Amino acid sequence: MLQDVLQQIEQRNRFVLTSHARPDGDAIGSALACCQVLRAMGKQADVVLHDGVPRIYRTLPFADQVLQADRIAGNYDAAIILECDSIHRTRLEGLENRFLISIDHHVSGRPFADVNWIDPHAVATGEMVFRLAREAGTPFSPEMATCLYTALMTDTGSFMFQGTNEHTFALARELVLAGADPSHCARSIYFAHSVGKMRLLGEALRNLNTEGNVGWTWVTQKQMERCDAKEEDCEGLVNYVLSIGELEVAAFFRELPDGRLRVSLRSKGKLDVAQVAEGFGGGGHECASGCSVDGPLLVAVRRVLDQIRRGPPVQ
Ligand SMILES: [Mn+2]
Repeated sequence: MLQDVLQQIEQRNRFVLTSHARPDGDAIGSALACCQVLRAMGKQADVVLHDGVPRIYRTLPFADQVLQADRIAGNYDAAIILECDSIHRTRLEGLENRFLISIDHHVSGRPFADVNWIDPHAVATGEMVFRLAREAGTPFSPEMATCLYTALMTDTGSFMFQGTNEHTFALARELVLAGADPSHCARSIYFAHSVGKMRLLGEALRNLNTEGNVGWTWVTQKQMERCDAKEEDCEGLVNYVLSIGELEVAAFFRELPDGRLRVSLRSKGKLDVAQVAEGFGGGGHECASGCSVDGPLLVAVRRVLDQIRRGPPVQ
């Protein structure tokens, strides 16, 4: 619960903050904002991420202070893990024996930490960080607002995904009043692609397949090399598949160097893709989830499509 989290923070001084590997806007935005909240409370705080900050998020306030590492070393009184349902998903070593605080909004969020604050009703982890800041009574800066607005904007699909409601807009209003600039935040994310990403999108669209109301595509390691695209350039490509009118579910497969496939799943709301991902050891939300599946590609595609067809509808 929020009060427990705040109480545990107040009793400690040095914090390390982290989130899941391949961080998205909510992971980055909520970690950066939470770090600022802690510092405003007079605490020492560092953000450490296994993969560092993806290019499109590097203009966020204090993004340049994020440490990229494989393990957490150093004297911290607690680790705060945001928007992440396990130690494993951080891909960081050195967390096991620390005091852990989990702040997450995923339905699949498991209580793995010493203190767990999981609220599936929050549209973004950033919303929870906002509540933490308010409860702590810290002054709310334009930099915090910018990080949290970006978390909110990206996790709601620019206020389009299911779950977006009047509270989402009330929060957005608070953040804009506190100094977040919506067009600036949007421009940094949606009008900041690399040439490699757009070339890779072309490859992905050439591989497009549909069957009934399910669409899927993939990119191979070779295609990524040919396009000079990075792993982070695959982010969001699945949404182009979902943008097809008659589709309810979209899947995007990225070949990993070891031959496994990283799968991103999106739903327009009729089918719960969190459960599909969980069937393969992954997780996420009803409308956006991910998992990894063994190759080869065509076998992986078939297994995931079968699971989608068997998948339970959203209640
Ligand atoms: Mn999130």
